[in-house]
Amino acid sequence: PNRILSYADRAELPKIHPLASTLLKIMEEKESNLCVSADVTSSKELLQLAESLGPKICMLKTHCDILKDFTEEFSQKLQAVAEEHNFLIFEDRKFADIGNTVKHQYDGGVFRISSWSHIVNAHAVPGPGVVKGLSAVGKPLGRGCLLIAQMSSQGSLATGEYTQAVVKMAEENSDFVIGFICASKMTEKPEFLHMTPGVQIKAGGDLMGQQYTTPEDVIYNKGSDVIIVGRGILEASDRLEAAESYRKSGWDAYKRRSGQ
Ligand code: 5FU
Repeated sequence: PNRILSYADRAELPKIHPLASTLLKIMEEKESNLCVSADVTSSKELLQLAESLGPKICMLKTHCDILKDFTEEFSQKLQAVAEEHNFLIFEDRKFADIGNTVKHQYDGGVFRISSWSHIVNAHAVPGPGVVKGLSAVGKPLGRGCLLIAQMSSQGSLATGEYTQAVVKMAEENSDFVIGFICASKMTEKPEFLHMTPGVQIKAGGDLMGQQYTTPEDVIYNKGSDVIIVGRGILEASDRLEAAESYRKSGWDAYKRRSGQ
């Protein structure tokens, strides 16, 4: 692949979104392009994960609606751990409704996602109104959004022209959209972040359509920026050791790609 700008260089781009800049700086400083997907069902376990893996990650991804005991106190504690270990929180909510509804889903309800999550994501299927609705809540708070351009699961319908239309929607809303969930690099515009789930040290899949590729493939061959890893770490006998091994694989692949 062609030589690319470093994360540090991209953090300084004149048109970079402040939150994207923050994340790129964290990545460079911690030498980590690893986002752990903390798919556990107890808030205590999630906080323990965040505390122990915090030093290894640039971002922690949550599904707050799988927690059996979500409370506002939990979300405050998670924010404190994120600050302590310098990582961002990404709630993988996948908003997909009309603007007025997602505005309420983002800001309100039990979870009050906008109050604690730096980054959220959305499907582009409703059209740009979904971004307008989220942005009305998130922009004043300095939050950012990723659009789902592709999915890792087998038979995903987010391909081809749909994916291209998502990229266009992101480019037209770059005051709030900071990047993509995708399998590979979507745009040459270096202000956008590319984040890829479906990552394990060994390629393969699960019994419900998830498909895995390796950190090396995602970062070096596909030109993505961040690897998102759930069970590859959560199901390891030593989660910290596994997180370090993913961090190192992802970082080595980035170094090689950026020619450093
Ligand atoms: F948008 C996507 C996608 O295309 N694939 C995903 O796997 C999101 N995910 C999430 O990443 C999914 O909901 C899990 O939270 C996580 C992957 O977990 P795994 O255990 O590494 O398979």
